[in-house]
Amino acid sequence: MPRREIPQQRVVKTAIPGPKSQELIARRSDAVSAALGMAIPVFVKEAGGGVIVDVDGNSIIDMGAGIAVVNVGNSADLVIDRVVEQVHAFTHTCFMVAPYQGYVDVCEALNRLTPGKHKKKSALFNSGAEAVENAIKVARVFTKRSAVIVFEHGYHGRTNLTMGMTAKNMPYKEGFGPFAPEIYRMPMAYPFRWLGDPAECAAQALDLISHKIEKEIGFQNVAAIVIEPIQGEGGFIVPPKGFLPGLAKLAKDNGALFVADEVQTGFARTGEMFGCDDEGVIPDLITTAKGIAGGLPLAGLTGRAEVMDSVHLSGLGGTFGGSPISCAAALGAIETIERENLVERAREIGAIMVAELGAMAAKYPVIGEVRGRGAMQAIELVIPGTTEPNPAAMQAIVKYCQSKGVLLLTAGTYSNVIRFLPPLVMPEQLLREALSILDEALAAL
Ligand code: PLZ
Repeated sequence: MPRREIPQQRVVKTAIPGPKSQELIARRSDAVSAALGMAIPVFVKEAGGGVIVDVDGNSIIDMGAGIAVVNVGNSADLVIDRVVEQVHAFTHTCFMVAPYQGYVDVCEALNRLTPGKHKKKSALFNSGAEAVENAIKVARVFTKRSAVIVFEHGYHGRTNLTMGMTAKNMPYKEGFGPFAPEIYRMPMAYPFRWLGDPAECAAQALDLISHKIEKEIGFQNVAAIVIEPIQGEGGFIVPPKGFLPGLAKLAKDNGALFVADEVQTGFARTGEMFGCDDEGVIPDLITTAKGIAGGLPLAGLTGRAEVMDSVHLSGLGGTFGGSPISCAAALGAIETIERENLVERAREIGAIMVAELGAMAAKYPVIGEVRGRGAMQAIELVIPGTTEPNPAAMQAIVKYCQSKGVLLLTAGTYSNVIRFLPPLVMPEQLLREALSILDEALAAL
Protein backbone atom coordinates (compact mmCIF):
# COMPACT_ATOMS: atom_id res chain seq x y z
CA MET A 1 0.00 0.00 0.00
CA PRO A 2 1.49 3.42 -0.90
CA ARG A 3 2.29 5.56 2.15
CA ARG A 4 0.44 8.77 2.80
CA GLU A 5 2.94 11.59 2.86
CA ILE A 6 1.72 14.33 5.17
CA PRO A 7 3.56 17.58 4.39
CA GLN A 8 5.67 18.49 7.40
CA GLN A 9 4.58 22.08 7.75
CA ARG A 10 2.47 24.32 9.93
CA VAL A 11 -0.62 25.64 8.14
CA VAL A 12 -3.34 27.73 9.77
CA LYS A 13 -6.17 28.26 7.28
CA THR A 14 -9.06 28.99 9.61
CA ALA A 15 -9.63 30.18 13.11
CA ILE A 16 -8.89 27.43 15.64
CA PRO A 17 -11.36 25.72 15.82
CA GLY A 18 -12.47 26.01 12.19
CA PRO A 19 -16.08 25.54 11.05
CA LYS A 20 -15.91 21.76 10.57
CA SER A 21 -14.30 21.27 13.97
CA GLN A 22 -16.94 23.54 15.50
CA GLU A 23 -19.66 21.38 14.05
CA LEU A 24 -18.07 18.26 15.51
CA ILE A 25 -17.52 19.97 18.84
CA ALA A 26 -21.26 20.66 18.97
CA ARG A 27 -22.00 17.00 18.25
CA ARG A 28 -19.42 15.98 20.82
CA SER A 29 -21.11 18.15 23.44
CA ASP A 30 -24.44 16.53 22.66
CA ALA A 31 -23.25 12.90 22.56
CA VAL A 32 -20.17 12.59 24.76
CA SER A 33 -20.08 12.84 28.53
CA ALA A 34 -19.19 16.32 29.69
CA ALA A 35 -16.59 14.74 32.00
CA LEU A 36 -14.02 14.34 29.22
CA GLY A 37 -11.55 17.15 28.64
CA MET A 38 -9.99 18.36 25.38
CA ALA A 39 -6.53 19.90 25.14
CA ILE A 40 -7.06 21.48 21.71
CA PRO A 41 -10.49 22.15 20.20
CA VAL A 42 -9.91 20.65 16.75
CA PHE A 43 -10.97 17.31 15.30
CA VAL A 44 -8.26 15.22 13.69
CA LYS A 45 -8.32 14.05 10.09
CA GLU A 46 -4.86 12.55 9.90
CA ALA A 47 -1.50 12.77 11.62
CA GLY A 48 2.10 11.81 10.96
CA GLY A 49 5.69 12.92 11.57
CA GLY A 50 5.40 16.09 13.61
CA VAL A 51 1.95 17.28 12.59
CA ILE A 52 -1.75 16.73 13.18
CA VAL A 53 -4.02 17.76 10.29
CA ASP A 54 -7.53 18.78 11.34
CA VAL A 55 -10.83 18.47 9.48
CA ASP A 56 -10.58 22.10 8.32
CA GLY A 57 -7.17 21.53 6.74
CA ASN A 58 -5.09 23.16 9.47
CA SER A 59 -1.76 21.43 10.02
CA ILE A 60 -0.77 21.73 13.65
CA ILE A 61 2.67 21.09 15.12
CA ASP A 62 2.23 18.28 17.64
CA MET A 63 4.24 18.94 20.80
CA GLY A 64 2.36 16.28 22.78
CA ALA A 65 2.54 13.00 20.84
CA GLY A 66 -0.82 11.98 22.34
CA ILE A 67 0.76 12.28 25.82
CA ALA A 68 4.11 10.61 25.00
CA VAL A 69 2.49 7.78 23.05
CA VAL A 70 3.43 8.18 19.40
CA ASN A 71 7.16 8.46 20.04
CA VAL A 72 7.69 6.74 16.66
CA GLY A 73 5.17 9.09 15.01
CA ASN A 74 1.54 8.52 14.09
CA SER A 75 0.92 5.60 11.76
CA ALA A 76 4.63 4.76 11.60
CA ASP A 77 5.39 2.56 8.59
CA LEU A 78 6.42 -0.55 10.53
CA VAL A 79 3.48 -0.20 12.90
CA ILE A 80 1.07 -0.07 9.95
CA ASP A 81 2.72 -3.07 8.25
CA ARG A 82 2.64 -5.28 11.32
CA VAL A 83 -0.90 -4.30 12.28
CA VAL A 84 -2.30 -4.88 8.80
CA GLU A 85 -0.62 -8.28 8.58
CA GLN A 86 -1.98 -9.23 12.00
CA VAL A 87 -5.53 -8.02 11.33
CA HIS A 88 -5.65 -10.28 8.28
CA ALA A 89 -4.34 -13.28 10.22
CA PHE A 90 -6.61 -13.01 13.29
CA THR A 91 -7.86 -10.23 15.56
CA HIS A 92 -8.36 -12.00 18.88
CA THR A 93 -8.24 -15.35 20.58
CA CYS A 94 -7.43 -14.18 24.14
CA PHE A 95 -3.89 -15.07 25.22
CA MET A 96 -5.27 -17.06 28.17
CA VAL A 97 -7.46 -19.12 25.83
CA ALA A 98 -5.21 -19.83 22.85
CA PRO A 99 -1.79 -18.12 22.88
CA TYR A 100 0.08 -16.54 19.95
CA GLN A 101 3.69 -15.67 19.25
CA GLY A 102 3.37 -11.86 19.18
CA TYR A 103 2.68 -11.75 22.93
CA VAL A 104 5.80 -13.80 23.67
CA ASP A 105 7.86 -11.66 21.27
CA VAL A 106 6.78 -8.49 23.09
CA CYS A 107 7.59 -10.00 26.50
CA GLU A 108 11.03 -11.04 25.23
CA ALA A 109 11.61 -7.51 23.95
CA LEU A 110 10.54 -5.99 27.29
CA ASN A 111 12.76 -8.40 29.22
CA ARG A 112 15.70 -7.48 26.99
CA LEU A 113 15.19 -3.70 26.88
CA THR A 114 14.25 -2.84 30.47
CA PRO A 115 17.00 -2.02 32.99
CA GLY A 116 19.07 -4.91 34.37
CA LYS A 117 20.64 -8.01 32.85
CA HIS A 118 19.07 -10.45 35.34
CA LYS A 119 16.41 -12.98 34.35
CA LYS A 120 13.12 -11.16 33.83
CA LYS A 121 9.56 -12.06 32.88
CA SER A 122 6.62 -9.95 31.70
CA ALA A 123 2.84 -9.87 31.43
CA LEU A 124 0.75 -7.63 29.17
CA PHE A 125 -2.31 -5.49 29.87
CA ASN A 126 -4.40 -2.74 28.24
CA SER A 127 -3.46 0.50 29.95
CA GLY A 128 -0.89 2.10 32.18
CA ALA A 129 -3.26 2.06 35.14
CA GLU A 130 -3.86 -1.65 34.68
CA ALA A 131 -0.11 -2.32 34.61
CA VAL A 132 0.30 -0.39 37.88
CA GLU A 133 -2.60 -2.30 39.47
CA ASN A 134 -0.93 -5.55 38.52
CA ALA A 135 2.43 -4.39 39.86
CA ILE A 136 0.75 -3.97 43.24
CA LYS A 137 -0.93 -7.37 43.01
CA VAL A 138 2.40 -9.05 42.25
CA ALA A 139 4.32 -7.09 44.89
CA ARG A 140 1.77 -8.00 47.58
CA VAL A 141 1.83 -11.69 46.74
CA PHE A 142 5.63 -11.82 46.53
CA THR A 143 6.31 -9.92 49.76
CA LYS A 144 3.20 -11.06 51.66
CA ARG A 145 2.87 -7.43 52.79
CA SER A 146 0.31 -4.78 51.92
CA ALA A 147 1.61 -1.22 52.31
CA VAL A 148 2.33 0.75 49.14
CA ILE A 149 4.54 3.83 49.23
CA VAL A 150 3.83 6.58 46.69
CA PHE A 151 4.90 10.23 46.36
CA GLU A 152 3.65 13.78 46.33
CA HIS A 153 2.92 14.88 42.74
CA GLY A 154 2.80 11.25 41.57
CA TYR A 155 0.39 10.04 38.88
CA HIS A 156 -0.46 6.39 38.33
CA GLY A 157 -3.92 6.27 36.70
CA ARG A 158 -7.67 6.61 37.07
CA THR A 159 -8.81 3.19 38.33
CA ASN A 160 -9.72 3.02 42.01
CA LEU A 161 -6.38 1.76 43.28
CA THR A 162 -4.33 3.99 40.98
CA MET A 163 -6.50 7.04 41.79
CA GLY A 164 -5.61 6.44 45.39
CA MET A 165 -1.94 6.31 44.39
CA THR A 166 -2.24 9.51 42.35
CA ALA A 167 -1.52 12.69 44.30
CA LYS A 168 -3.62 15.42 42.71
CA ASN A 169 -7.24 15.65 43.81
CA MET A 170 -8.78 17.87 41.12
CA PRO A 171 -9.65 16.59 38.54
CA TYR A 172 -8.51 13.00 39.12
CA LYS A 173 -10.03 12.08 42.50
CA GLU A 174 -12.63 14.66 43.48
CA GLY A 175 -15.83 12.90 44.49
CA PHE A 176 -14.62 9.44 43.39
CA GLY A 177 -13.64 8.04 46.78
CA PRO A 178 -13.41 6.13 49.01
CA PHE A 179 -10.00 4.96 47.86
CA ALA A 180 -8.18 1.74 48.61
CA PRO A 181 -6.41 1.50 51.97
CA GLU A 182 -2.70 0.89 52.64
CA ILE A 183 -1.42 3.63 50.33
CA TYR A 184 1.05 6.02 51.98
CA ARG A 185 2.29 9.23 50.37
CA MET A 186 5.82 10.44 50.99
CA PRO A 187 7.52 13.79 50.36
CA MET A 188 8.93 14.14 46.85
CA ALA A 189 12.42 15.41 46.19
CA TYR A 190 11.35 18.45 44.15
CA PRO A 191 14.34 20.79 44.16
CA PHE A 192 12.51 23.85 42.79
CA ARG A 193 10.03 23.77 45.69
CA TRP A 194 12.17 22.15 48.40
CA LEU A 195 11.89 24.11 51.64
CA GLY A 196 15.48 23.36 52.68
CA ASP A 197 18.70 23.76 50.70
CA PRO A 198 17.97 22.48 47.14
CA ALA A 199 21.49 20.95 47.04
CA GLU A 200 20.53 18.79 50.03
CA CYS A 201 17.10 17.90 48.63
CA ALA A 202 17.83 14.25 47.77
CA ALA A 203 19.53 13.43 51.08
CA GLN A 204 16.98 15.32 53.18
CA ALA A 205 14.01 13.78 51.38
CA LEU A 206 15.48 10.28 51.78
CA ASP A 207 16.01 10.85 55.52
CA LEU A 208 12.49 12.12 55.94
CA ILE A 209 11.01 9.21 53.99
CA SER A 210 13.00 6.64 55.90
CA HIS A 211 11.90 8.21 59.19
CA LYS A 212 8.25 8.38 58.17
CA ILE A 213 8.17 4.78 56.94
CA GLU A 214 9.77 3.53 60.13
CA LYS A 215 7.58 5.55 62.51
CA GLU A 216 4.26 5.70 60.66
CA ILE A 217 4.08 2.42 58.71
CA GLY A 218 6.82 -0.01 59.71
CA PHE A 219 9.27 -1.20 57.08
CA GLN A 220 8.17 -4.79 57.68
CA ASN A 221 4.74 -3.88 56.24
CA VAL A 222 5.93 -2.32 53.00
CA ALA A 223 5.29 -4.31 49.82
CA ALA A 224 6.42 -1.72 47.29
CA ILE A 225 7.85 1.74 46.78
CA VAL A 226 6.34 3.04 43.53
CA ILE A 227 7.68 6.09 41.71
CA GLU A 228 7.91 7.62 38.24
CA PRO A 229 11.60 8.15 37.35
CA ILE A 230 10.54 11.61 36.17
CA GLN A 231 7.09 12.58 37.38
CA GLY A 232 4.87 13.25 34.38
CA GLU A 233 1.42 14.65 35.12
CA GLY A 234 2.81 16.13 38.34
CA GLY A 235 4.91 18.59 36.33
CA PHE A 236 7.98 16.83 34.88
CA ILE A 237 9.65 16.80 38.25
CA VAL A 238 13.14 15.40 37.83
CA PRO A 239 14.41 13.97 41.11
CA PRO A 240 17.92 15.09 42.01
CA LYS A 241 20.74 12.58 41.45
CA GLY A 242 20.89 10.01 44.17
CA PHE A 243 17.21 10.07 45.04
CA LEU A 244 16.09 7.12 42.93
CA PRO A 245 19.13 4.98 43.81
CA GLY A 246 18.50 5.88 47.47
CA LEU A 247 14.88 4.74 47.25
CA ALA A 248 15.86 1.53 45.47
CA LYS A 249 18.36 0.82 48.25
CA LEU A 250 15.80 1.63 50.94
CA ALA A 251 13.44 -0.91 49.35
CA LYS A 252 16.14 -3.54 48.98
CA ASP A 253 17.49 -3.15 52.52
CA ASN A 254 13.99 -3.64 53.89
CA GLY A 255 12.62 -6.47 51.78
CA ALA A 256 10.25 -4.27 49.77
CA LEU A 257 10.09 -4.07 45.98
CA PHE A 258 11.19 -0.99 44.06
CA VAL A 259 8.65 -0.36 41.29
CA ALA A 260 9.40 2.12 38.50
CA ASP A 261 6.32 3.47 36.76
CA GLU A 262 7.86 4.07 33.32
CA VAL A 263 4.51 4.58 31.60
CA GLN A 264 5.40 8.13 30.52
CA THR A 265 9.22 8.00 30.63
CA GLY A 266 9.64 4.73 28.71
CA PHE A 267 10.60 3.90 25.14
CA ALA A 268 13.33 6.37 24.26
CA ARG A 269 11.48 9.45 25.53
CA THR A 270 14.14 10.64 27.97
CA GLY A 271 17.15 9.94 25.74
CA GLU A 272 17.55 6.51 27.29
CA MET A 273 15.35 3.52 26.57
CA PHE A 274 13.94 3.91 30.11
CA GLY A 275 14.08 6.69 32.66
CA CYS A 276 15.84 4.49 35.23
CA ASP A 277 18.77 3.95 32.86
CA ASP A 278 20.01 7.47 33.61
CA GLU A 279 21.41 6.48 37.00
CA GLY A 280 21.63 2.76 36.37
CA VAL A 281 18.79 2.05 38.78
CA ILE A 282 17.48 -1.50 38.41
CA PRO A 283 13.86 -1.80 39.57
CA ASP A 284 12.31 -5.05 40.75
CA LEU A 285 9.21 -4.27 38.67
CA ILE A 286 8.68 -1.86 35.76
CA THR A 287 5.36 -0.71 34.34
CA THR A 288 5.16 0.40 30.71
CA ALA A 289 2.41 1.59 28.35
CA LYS A 290 2.00 4.72 26.19
CA GLY A 291 5.02 4.62 23.83
CA ILE A 292 5.14 0.83 23.73
CA ALA A 293 2.93 0.28 20.68
CA GLY A 294 2.90 3.36 18.44
CA GLY A 295 -0.60 4.38 19.49
CA LEU A 296 -2.36 1.05 20.01
CA PRO A 297 -3.49 0.23 23.54
CA LEU A 298 -0.96 -1.99 25.31
CA ALA A 299 0.80 -2.05 28.66
CA GLY A 300 3.47 -4.21 30.22
CA LEU A 301 4.62 -5.33 33.63
CA THR A 302 8.19 -6.60 33.67
CA GLY A 303 10.26 -7.76 36.58
CA ARG A 304 12.57 -10.20 38.25
CA ALA A 305 11.54 -13.69 37.16
CA GLU A 306 11.07 -15.00 40.71
CA VAL A 307 8.84 -12.03 41.53
CA MET A 308 6.72 -12.33 38.37
CA ASP A 309 6.45 -16.10 38.86
CA SER A 310 5.38 -15.84 42.52
CA VAL A 311 1.69 -15.40 41.62
CA HIS A 312 -0.48 -18.53 41.47
CA LEU A 313 -1.60 -19.92 38.10
CA SER A 314 -4.31 -17.74 36.45
CA GLY A 315 -3.83 -15.02 39.08
CA LEU A 316 -3.10 -12.45 36.35
CA GLY A 317 -4.84 -11.89 33.04
CA GLY A 318 -7.74 -10.21 31.26
CA THR A 319 -9.74 -10.59 28.05
CA PHE A 320 -7.89 -8.11 25.88
CA GLY A 321 -4.51 -7.77 27.64
CA GLY A 322 -1.74 -8.23 25.09
CA SER A 323 -4.13 -8.13 22.12
CA PRO A 324 -2.45 -9.63 19.05
CA ILE A 325 -2.98 -6.38 17.14
CA SER A 326 -1.40 -4.28 19.89
CA CYS A 327 1.48 -6.76 20.14
CA ALA A 328 2.07 -6.52 16.40
CA ALA A 329 2.08 -2.73 16.70
CA ALA A 330 4.53 -2.92 19.62
CA LEU A 331 6.95 -5.05 17.63
CA GLY A 332 6.77 -2.50 14.81
CA ALA A 333 7.28 0.39 17.23
CA ILE A 334 10.18 -1.24 19.06
CA GLU A 335 11.88 -2.12 15.77
CA THR A 336 11.44 1.51 14.68
CA ILE A 337 12.96 2.85 17.90
CA GLU A 338 15.98 0.59 17.52
CA ARG A 339 16.43 0.85 13.76
CA GLU A 340 16.07 4.62 13.63
CA ASN A 341 18.03 5.12 16.82
CA LEU A 342 15.31 7.21 18.41
CA VAL A 343 17.09 7.11 21.77
CA GLU A 344 19.83 9.27 20.24
CA ARG A 345 17.23 11.37 18.45
CA ALA A 346 15.49 12.07 21.79
CA ARG A 347 18.81 13.43 23.09
CA GLU A 348 19.21 15.68 20.06
CA ILE A 349 15.66 16.98 20.46
CA GLY A 350 16.40 17.48 24.16
CA ALA A 351 19.55 19.48 23.43
CA ILE A 352 17.63 21.81 21.10
CA MET A 353 14.80 22.27 23.58
CA VAL A 354 17.13 22.88 26.53
CA ALA A 355 19.07 25.53 24.59
CA GLU A 356 15.96 27.31 23.29
CA LEU A 357 13.96 27.09 26.51
CA GLY A 358 17.00 28.19 28.51
CA ALA A 359 17.32 31.29 26.32
CA MET A 360 13.63 32.03 26.90
CA ALA A 361 14.03 31.59 30.66
CA ALA A 362 16.81 34.19 30.59
CA LYS A 363 14.50 36.68 28.81
CA TYR A 364 11.20 35.97 30.55
CA PRO A 365 11.15 35.84 34.36
CA VAL A 366 7.74 34.14 34.20
CA ILE A 367 9.72 30.94 33.57
CA GLY A 368 10.74 29.76 37.03
CA GLU A 369 12.50 26.63 35.86
CA VAL A 370 13.31 24.65 32.72
CA ARG A 371 13.62 20.97 33.49
CA GLY A 372 13.40 17.49 32.04
CA ARG A 373 15.56 15.00 30.22
CA GLY A 374 15.84 14.22 26.54
CA ALA A 375 12.61 14.82 24.63
CA MET A 376 10.68 15.22 27.90
CA GLN A 377 11.11 18.88 28.85
CA ALA A 378 8.97 21.44 30.63
CA ILE A 379 8.81 25.01 31.86
CA GLU A 380 7.33 25.84 35.25
CA LEU A 381 5.62 29.24 35.21
CA VAL A 382 5.66 31.55 38.21
CA ILE A 383 4.78 35.07 39.22
CA PRO A 384 8.06 36.83 38.23
CA GLY A 385 10.51 37.13 41.07
CA THR A 386 8.75 34.50 43.19
CA THR A 387 8.09 30.77 43.10
CA GLU A 388 4.34 31.37 43.28
CA PRO A 389 2.58 29.27 40.60
CA ASN A 390 1.23 31.16 37.59
CA PRO A 391 -1.57 29.10 36.02
CA ALA A 392 -2.92 32.16 34.17
CA ALA A 393 0.33 32.46 32.21
CA MET A 394 0.11 28.78 31.33
CA GLN A 395 -3.42 29.20 29.98
CA ALA A 396 -2.50 32.29 27.97
CA ILE A 397 0.56 30.65 26.39
CA VAL A 398 -1.32 27.50 25.42
CA LYS A 399 -4.13 29.54 23.89
CA TYR A 400 -1.77 31.75 21.91
CA CYS A 401 0.14 28.77 20.57
CA GLN A 402 -3.06 26.96 19.60
CA SER A 403 -4.21 29.96 17.60
CA LYS A 404 -0.91 29.78 15.69
CA GLY A 405 -1.15 26.04 15.05
CA VAL A 406 1.00 24.64 17.85
CA LEU A 407 -0.39 22.03 20.25
CA LEU A 408 1.09 22.20 23.75
CA LEU A 409 0.29 20.01 26.75
CA THR A 410 0.13 21.19 30.33
CA ALA A 411 0.87 19.50 33.65
CA GLY A 412 1.63 20.17 37.28
CA THR A 413 0.05 19.94 40.69
CA TYR A 414 -0.35 23.74 40.52
CA SER A 415 -1.48 23.74 36.85
CA ASN A 416 1.45 25.96 35.93
CA VAL A 417 3.69 23.71 33.82
CA ILE A 418 3.90 23.43 30.05
CA ARG A 419 5.42 20.17 28.93
CA PHE A 420 7.01 19.34 25.60
CA LEU A 421 6.72 15.79 24.29
CA PRO A 422 7.21 15.92 20.52
CA PRO A 423 7.13 12.72 18.48
CA LEU A 424 10.77 11.64 18.20
CA VAL A 425 10.48 11.70 14.41
CA MET A 426 9.59 15.40 14.28
CA PRO A 427 11.70 17.28 11.69
CA GLU A 428 14.07 19.76 13.35
CA GLN A 429 12.66 22.78 11.50
CA LEU A 430 9.17 22.09 12.86
CA LEU A 431 10.49 21.75 16.40
CA ARG A 432 12.32 25.07 16.07
CA GLU A 433 9.21 26.70 14.59
CA ALA A 434 7.09 25.52 17.52
CA LEU A 435 9.65 26.89 19.98
CA SER A 436 9.79 30.25 18.20
CA ILE A 437 6.00 30.52 18.48
CA LEU A 438 6.32 29.74 22.18
CA ASP A 439 8.81 32.61 22.39
CA GLU A 440 6.24 34.91 20.73
CA ALA A 441 3.61 33.75 23.21
CA LEU A 442 5.89 34.55 26.14
CA ALA A 443 6.67 37.98 24.68
CA ALA A 444 2.93 38.66 24.24
CA LEU A 445 2.05 37.84 27.88
N1 PLZ B 1 1.46 6.09 35.06
C1 PLZ B 1 3.33 7.64 34.92
O1 PLZ B 1 1.72 9.03 33.04
C2 PLZ B 1 -0.90 8.18 32.20
C3 PLZ B 1 -2.94 10.43 31.83
C4 PLZ B 1 -3.87 11.26 31.06
P1 PLZ B 1 -3.23 4.99 31.35
N2 PLZ B 1 -0.67 9.57 32.03
C5 PLZ B 1 -1.60 10.29 31.18
C6 PLZ B 1 -5.18 11.39 31.77
O2 PLZ B 1 -5.52 12.53 32.12
O3 PLZ B 1 -5.84 10.37 31.98
C7 PLZ B 1 -0.05 7.44 33.20
C8 PLZ B 1 1.23 7.91 33.57
C9 PLZ B 1 1.96 7.18 34.52
C10 PLZ B 1 0.26 5.61 34.72
C11 PLZ B 1 -0.53 6.26 33.79
C12 PLZ B 1 -1.86 5.68 33.44
O4 PLZ B 1 -1.84 5.21 32.14
O5 PLZ B 1 -2.79 4.27 30.09
O6 PLZ B 1 -3.80 6.34 31.09
O7 PLZ B 1 -4.08 4.14 32.21
